[in-house]
Amino acid sequence: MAQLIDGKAIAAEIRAELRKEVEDFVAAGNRAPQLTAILVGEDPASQTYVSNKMKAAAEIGINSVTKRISADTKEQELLDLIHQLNKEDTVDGILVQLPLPPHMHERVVCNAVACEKDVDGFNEINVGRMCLDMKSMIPCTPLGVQELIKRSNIETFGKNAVVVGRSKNVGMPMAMLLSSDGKNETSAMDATVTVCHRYTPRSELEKYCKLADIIVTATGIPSLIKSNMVKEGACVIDVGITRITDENGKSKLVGDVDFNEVKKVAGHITPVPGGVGPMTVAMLMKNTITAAKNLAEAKKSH
Ligand code: BQF
Repeated sequence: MAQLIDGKAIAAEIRAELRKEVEDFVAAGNRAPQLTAILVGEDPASQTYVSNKMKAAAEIGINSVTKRISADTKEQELLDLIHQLNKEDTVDGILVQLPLPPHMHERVVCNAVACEKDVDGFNEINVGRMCLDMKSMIPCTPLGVQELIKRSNIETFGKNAVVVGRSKNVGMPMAMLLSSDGKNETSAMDATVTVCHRYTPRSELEKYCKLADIIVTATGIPSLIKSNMVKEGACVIDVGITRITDENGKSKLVGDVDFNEVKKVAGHITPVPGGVGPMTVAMLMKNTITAAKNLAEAKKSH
């Protein structure tokens, strides 16, 4: 039976550490870190996510602000707001909650956020730096998965990892982190990485997964990962999050993994909810503190 990786508990532990870090930062004469979230429109999931982030910030001692703008706002107006926040001295972190309404260009909007305040790590300069194993803001979900793996003492050096899903915000950066080289500026994972995606034939997906010591899946396809695809003792990290109606007509969240079957063969497994999700939020707090520290340092040297 697999050992459960309790993301909810690990995230709570990290938030307690971060709270202490903010206390020390403020005791040293700095103002509290500040995070501004921009929420465009009224997507219910997005509203929940932003509220999770604001709640975590409050717990840690990070000041937070949510700027709500309507779904029919012109893209230029959103860009103007971002530019204004970029210049604002009291703002350390800026995030634009995704997805955006269809008339907006995600790439243009993400690039508008100043690199040093880009706590989601979605600006193309931060993406490029991450791909080069240089210091950068790393997207919160892959960073959270990395931290879960580290804190669960799972070996990645020289191991086989499969990432299922190649999204720009999760799958791609996850693959980069798993293959990262410890000789550079980032923390090493040094795994051998295979990326599977929508055009990977089912039979190939099964073969690659079966060889993996670590599977990270982020597709939003419930029960994609079955027990016959998992090597005995492998570590299975489920980033999927899909709202379904169960057999009793109740709404609930499920991941990509057939949890009840896979837990019988895996060595470690994350649940949904309570696995990667809370870690994503905790890593956003970590990035916000890093941004505040870097900005405070830059101000001193001026
Ligand atoms: C949990 C996200 C898809 C697209 C955009 C805790 C969150 C989720 C689940 C959360 C997510 C997912 C976030 C749980 C933020 C993670 O207990 O399992 C927290 O708030 N998330 C987001 O901001 O944008 C997304 C998923």
